[in-house]
Amino acid sequence: MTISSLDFGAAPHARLNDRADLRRHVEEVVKRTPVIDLHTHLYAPEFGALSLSGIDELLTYHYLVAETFRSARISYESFWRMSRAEQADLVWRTLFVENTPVSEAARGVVTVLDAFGLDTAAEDLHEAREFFRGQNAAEHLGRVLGLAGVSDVVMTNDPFDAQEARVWEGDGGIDRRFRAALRMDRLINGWESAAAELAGRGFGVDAGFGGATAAEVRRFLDVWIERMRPLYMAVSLPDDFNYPGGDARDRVIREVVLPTAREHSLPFALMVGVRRGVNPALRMAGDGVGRADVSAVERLCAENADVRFLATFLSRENQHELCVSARKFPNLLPFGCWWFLNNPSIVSEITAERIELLGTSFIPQHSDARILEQLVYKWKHSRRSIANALADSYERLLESGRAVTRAEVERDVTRMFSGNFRAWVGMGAEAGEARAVEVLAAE
Ligand code: HDL
Ligand code: ZN
Repeated sequence: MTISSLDFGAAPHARLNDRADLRRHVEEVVKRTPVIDLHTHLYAPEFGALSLSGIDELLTYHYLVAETFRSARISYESFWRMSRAEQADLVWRTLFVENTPVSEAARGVVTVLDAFGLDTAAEDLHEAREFFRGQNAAEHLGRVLGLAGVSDVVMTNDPFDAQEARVWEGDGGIDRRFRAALRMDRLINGWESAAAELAGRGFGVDAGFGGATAAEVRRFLDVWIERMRPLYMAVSLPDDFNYPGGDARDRVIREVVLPTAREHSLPFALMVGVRRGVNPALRMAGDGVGRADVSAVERLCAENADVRFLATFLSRENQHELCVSARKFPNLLPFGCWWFLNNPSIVSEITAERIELLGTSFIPQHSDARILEQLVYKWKHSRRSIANALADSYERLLESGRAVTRAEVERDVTRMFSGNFRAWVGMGAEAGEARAVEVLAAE
């Protein structure tokens, strides 16, 4: 079953000439169209403890940890000595009881609690802990994916992570709703230690790139591509990323990653503009943002016209430039409102300028979820902003003399929510899509 064959209760080819009617149809289609979540830090159930869920994990999300330190009077050392539950209690008291949870990450937890019928203004976490503790994991996963309208979850998979590798090296498969992405940060951004690690595993690699180093690193990637069957390769890059860069990163990209992308027909996702460890005392919450040079990505696209690139930038100041670059290079597919951009005010702005410059030839969002239930809020909040931006564009089209039909709205949203990604990575229509829609239709 494809999304366009679903009956949303309207004449699919009637022109939507009434503004209020038009907006209602757009909101309904955006709310119910399943999405492929192309970048998350979630794990399939088979990964055990790596798969995070529940209220204590939700409240100790690094976004909320950073916000808590702004309002709680506690030292870094005292906080990090606390148990997960003690940290969650402090976050709840600080951001949700003593203050109003109006930040995007805090409001997200409220959206999740509300979705499960839990008290969103409780004094403590007793009820929430009881609820999540009592859930059947398999049923809960299906319910979350249905509420979020997510048909497929793309993970972030690191071949250097020992805990994760043990699962991949096992002979069991993984839940078909979860797909892999081969994350290359340690190889591309930490070449010296990656080279030592690979040499230690018996690959003929040396940090000076001598001998058969490039071929041996490609052999390492071939092994993991065979194991993970990733949909794409990805790397996060600093705000000062340059290409050509004349450094080890440049050699790894040119001599290893790009030839591997060609050989396996795998897109390469560039996530640019992160400044790691701005405040190390905050640990995972300590990264910052910097405006990057979009022309570096343009040169990569120009020099490798046969490679498909996905790109997202972390700085709001880079978004318009990325849209213009994507107009110049058909092998560049912008995606998502990443991390510090995933706020309604900015998602609305970015989506509007992407529609104006790229039509529907982009991917509006990914969740970046780290904890399962975040899918519920990240997609509910994003769908609202995306629907408003899309309805505005259809209204302007109406003013120009062209009304859209319901079928056209469904076609456009399906293209942005899954079609563009499926085409980019060569992914067929999966059963997961129908499953998500069934649950949502029941809502
Ligand atoms: O590098 C990344 O993929 C980022 O998304 C980081 O994981 C970041 O910590 C994050 O969770 N952002 O939402
Ligand atoms: Zn991420």
